[in-house]
Amino acid sequence: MAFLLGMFVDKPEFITVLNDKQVEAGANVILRCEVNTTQVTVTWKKNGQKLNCLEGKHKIRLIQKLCCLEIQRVEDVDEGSYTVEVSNKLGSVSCSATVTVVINKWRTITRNSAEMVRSLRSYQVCDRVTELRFLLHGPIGAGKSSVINTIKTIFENRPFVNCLAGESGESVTLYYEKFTVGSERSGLLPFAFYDVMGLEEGQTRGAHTDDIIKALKGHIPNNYRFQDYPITEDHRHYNATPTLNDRIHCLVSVLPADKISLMENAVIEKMKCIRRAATELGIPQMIFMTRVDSVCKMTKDDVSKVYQSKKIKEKMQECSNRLGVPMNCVFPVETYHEQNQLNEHINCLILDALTQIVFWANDYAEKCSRN
Ligand SMILES: Nc1nc2c(ncn2[C@@H]2O[C@H](COP(=O)(O)OP(=O)(O)O)[C@@H](O)[C@H]2O)c(=O)[nH]1
Ligand SMILES: [Mg+2]
Repeated sequence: MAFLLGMFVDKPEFITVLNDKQVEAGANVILRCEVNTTQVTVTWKKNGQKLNCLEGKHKIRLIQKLCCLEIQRVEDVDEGSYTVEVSNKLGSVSCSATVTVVINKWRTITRNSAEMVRSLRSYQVCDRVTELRFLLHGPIGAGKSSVINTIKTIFENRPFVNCLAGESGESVTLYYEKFTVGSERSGLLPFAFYDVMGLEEGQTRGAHTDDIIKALKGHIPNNYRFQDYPITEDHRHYNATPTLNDRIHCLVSVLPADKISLMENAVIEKMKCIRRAATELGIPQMIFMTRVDSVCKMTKDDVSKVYQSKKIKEKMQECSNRLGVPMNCVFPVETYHEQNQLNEHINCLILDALTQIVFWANDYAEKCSRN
């Protein structure tokens, strides 16, 4: 405190700071914080620039020690980072918060994770197959291994890292390895995942399109090591007469939300080629859009808001358009990539997507067993 111009003045400090706000378009929002003194000058900034205060849009007030900025009838252009700078002769402090425009929750998950786990554990698969098989394909770093680890984590109720997930730019999935869900101890579920080597540009890097199509048909043996050339029928373990049980019952394309815009057309074409083969075989197809936390801060902070995020919806639309899969077959997910604690909302997103692929894979198996 200092004695200035005949009065005591405190160096400005925040008692409370601004909070991030999520607001529906058309509503008003108030950003507020409290300072320790009334002897201050307050400046508001938006995205680092002095706020262009518009009549009928912004209302700036200093009520005692409370600094407020009201934004009326919020629109997309009002989104951004807002900073309040509070100063006097003794110093200045600032704090920031973001305003995000949200959309009406356009999809809901009605059950909690325990209910979904219970119904998946007791799910009866078509009696012509011992398990439903899912093939995950997509570019390197899309999060395929992480999706499998997350599903295993949920059913094991502990972090699971058996399916190697990595940072490297090269594919780390060399083998056609089967990942089961559950364990002998906790009970095995009749679901199996296969994660194929990352699809890279060109035919010679990553898994061959031919190999993936052969995997769909059930020709590729478990633990096959992908080669620089596609598998041939004279390979010792080539399954020349696959049964319905050996086939893939649902193809899951894994696309990273933060990289979908940058994905080379060549990789997308490779994925579409596999999709066409799946379509010809009648195999249902879905998209898991991963890494949702890396495109939307609101979702990163609270993944339960995923279906209120414009950004996520835009990215889902982009995945849908680029691969030609309808929106209702696109599922946004976050995986356990850094967390050690299980999170109900992460679990719900993945379990909701898993439930859908289980239903569709089983429909496919039922249909094939009738023919
Ligand atoms: N931020 C974020 N990172 C993720 C997520 N899922 C996976 N990752 C990271 O993305 C990288 C690639 O994941 P990985 O599962 O190895 O991808 P794969 O090559 O498709 O098997 C790893 O560093 C993961 O930790 C996610 O939901 N959010
Ligand atoms: Mg992998």
